[in-house]
This record gives sequence, structure tokens and C-alpha cells, in this order.
Amino acid sequence: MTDLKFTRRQAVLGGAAVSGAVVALAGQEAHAATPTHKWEASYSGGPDPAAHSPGQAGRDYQPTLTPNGATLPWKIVDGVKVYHLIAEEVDHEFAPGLRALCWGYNGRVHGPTIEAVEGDRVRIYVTNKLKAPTTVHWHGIFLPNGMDGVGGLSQRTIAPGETFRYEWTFKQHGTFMYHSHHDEMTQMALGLMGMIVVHPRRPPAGHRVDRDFVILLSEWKIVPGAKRPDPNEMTDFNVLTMNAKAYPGTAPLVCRKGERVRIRFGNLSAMDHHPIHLHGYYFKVVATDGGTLPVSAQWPEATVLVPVGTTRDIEFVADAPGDWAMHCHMTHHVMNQMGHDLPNMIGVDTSKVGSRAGRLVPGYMPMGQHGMGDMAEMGMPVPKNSIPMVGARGPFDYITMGGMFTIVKVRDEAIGDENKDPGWYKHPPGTVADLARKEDMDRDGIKA
Ligand SMILES: [Cu+2]
Repeated sequence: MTDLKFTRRQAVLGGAAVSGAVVALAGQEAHAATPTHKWEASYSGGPDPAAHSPGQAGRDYQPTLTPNGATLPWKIVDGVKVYHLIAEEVDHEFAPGLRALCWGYNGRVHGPTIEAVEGDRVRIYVTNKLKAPTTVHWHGIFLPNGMDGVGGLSQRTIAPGETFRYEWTFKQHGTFMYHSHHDEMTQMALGLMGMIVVHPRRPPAGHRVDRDFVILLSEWKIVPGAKRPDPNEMTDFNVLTMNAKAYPGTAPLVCRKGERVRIRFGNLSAMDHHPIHLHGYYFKVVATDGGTLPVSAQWPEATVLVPVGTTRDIEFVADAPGDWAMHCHMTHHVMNQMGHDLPNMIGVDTSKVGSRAGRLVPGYMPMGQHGMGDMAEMGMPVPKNSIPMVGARGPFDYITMGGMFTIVKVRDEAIGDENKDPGWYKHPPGTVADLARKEDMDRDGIKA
């Protein structure tokens, strides 16, 4: 009885727990018929997911948007959604000025987002065009053990040139990921990963949003000038990415004022968790890769920690127009190809060093005595194909961040569905911080 009361209360509090309530109210029999013994709040589709026809965009869900990425196309064969992933080497641009030979899927780094609906039967072919064996693991998905994709443990690896078939029925909704699960350290460091979004068959109340973005966080070591990422790196990652792009290569997230926005983060970095901070808003953390959180358990944040190997969904209403920064709050993760074996020059008087050292090392330039902020714009000679310290020119000045940084652009006017960059925000007069006026300072007794 206690359980029933609790579940009813949850059902009143929010839609996310409704399926749990249905199970509890219908009693033991219904519980036995439930297709998974797992967390009921992540399942909305009724007792038999296999009885559903393939989910349709528009009718059953609002498609997600993967900035800088794509959604994997599918076709329907005898009621089954058929997808094809091709693992292959890809010449990938991280940001203007930096390319590297990575491993990805279907000509992309990372792979395209796989999108489906609860109850969909899916068949995913994986062709291996790499020179090494590989597998694909479907992170967080309830599936038969032999479809789990762990090389050696649940299947033999896919040899170069082979095509494997994975097949299951989605019995849950949420945000998940896929990645190689063979020679993981190497293959994930080179980019073999992507996101999976499964929409609820019967969206709980309040589930529908106007913009539904997908962002996969990852990290790389690319020695300036090198042609390939270095998978042996353990600590000193120097290219931090959202959907495999480092700012200024990252596309903005474009929203219209008043829209309900969801951002689904995944983190498949090798070694780092990323606290992602959104300026100008608070949001609610509404789901993890373990399923939807009951409304009573959702918590407000302005920064969401996305630990490695997890997903986090956040939701907010975009009610404040502007160009709002969204970035990892680890400050070394918003730098591009930063080296970390530098002497600390802060506060050092280098006025005489330059000319003396210049006699020994032509072109020597002492720097860093006032910080790193100016270095990106100095136009120092750098190795070909590298972007050390690079940020981007903003509407007011140089933006000194790179890496895991993007901009949420909220506009009053209509913006279309293509996530097209609307340019810089035009601030209403008098709403931008600027030089203080003398009469204001005099009035307020401020002496400078
Ligand atoms: Cu980070």
C-alpha cells in the first residue's frame, strides 16, 4: 500500500512517473507483463513494444538536431528500421586551421546520431572499412546480451572488410551513446563514437520541447602540426570538443525566445568529466542514461557535470534573448592546443629579455607576462595545421576561448528549423557594460 501511495503521488507530481503508476495501479499481473524489470520511468510504450509500427517523425516525435553533425538515415523493411554504419578513416576538420585523420562512421567524426522511437525494431548493419578489427557497443540500451558489442566477451570482433548485423527492439526512451568496444583506448581516442536518441512512444506530459539538441563531448591529443590524434595520451588533452568541433568550429544553438529547449549531453572523453555551464539561465537536469527522472527528483543547476561515460539531459525555457556562452567550466578545456610545460611568466619584467635572447634565438619573443589572453591574436608563427591558443573575433573584441565552447543564441524573431547562425546579438541601447561615466562615478562616490 505504501508503494501505491508513493506512486500515485508521483503521478500527480509529473508525467515522467505515469508509466510507473500504471504498473502499480494495475497490480502484480501488469507488472509481470511489463517488458522490462528495469526502471519503469524510462518506458512509456505499453506492455508490448514489439506490437508498435515504426515511429514517425512529426507524428511520434520532434526530430533532434545535432549541431555540426547529422542524423543517421534509415529505411523501413518489413516493419523494421534498417540502418547502416560504416566505420572508416575520415579526414576531419576540428576548427578552421586544424584537420586530422580520425576514425569515424559514414564519413563523419563523430558518427551520425541514431534516432528511433520506443517499440521500434531496429537492424543496424556495421561495415568495417578500417584496417583494424572493431565492434560497436550500444551504451545504456536494453538488448540481448549478444548484441551488446563487447569484443571478445559478447561477440567476435568485426574483421576489416566484414559487415555485422545488430538487431533489437527498443524497450526504453532516453539519451544513449554508441562507440567501439574493441581496443577501446585507441579506437575511441580516434573518434569511433556517436549518440543515440530514443523518443518515448507516448510522450509523458511536459515531455515535448521546441528544440532538442544533441551534443557529444570528447577530447583529443593532437600535437601541433601532427596528422593524427595521439591515442596514447592519458592526461594532457589539448583539443576539447563538442560534436568533434573545437570553438570557433562549433555551431551555435539557435532558439527563439520563449521556446522550450532540451540539450542532451553525452561524454565519451578518455579521461575527463566536463562541467558544462550555460550563461544567463538555470535549467533542470531531467534525465540520465539510466532514464527519465521523476519531476520530484529533477534538480535546478546552472552547470551540469557530465561524467565520462554518461549522458545528461537538461531543459529550460529560452526566455532571455542574447548570445549566451555555453562551455566546459574547466578552464584548460576552453583552450585550443594549449601546451602545459611553459614557465610561469606572470608579473615577470621581460623588457630586456627579448633583445638579449633574440641575439641567441632569432625571432625570440618573451610572452605571458600579463597572461595568455593576447597570445591568440599576436599572429605568432605556428606549425602548419595547428590552432594553438586560437579563439575567435567577437562583436566587441577577441573571444579568448576555444575548445569546448559554443554559444546559445536566443532571438526575439523567427529563426527557422535549420539551426542557421543568425549573426551576433544586437543589444538594446544602454544594456552593455562599458566605460563608466564620470557623473555616475561622482554621484556614487567612486574614485579611480
Ligand atoms: Cu571539460
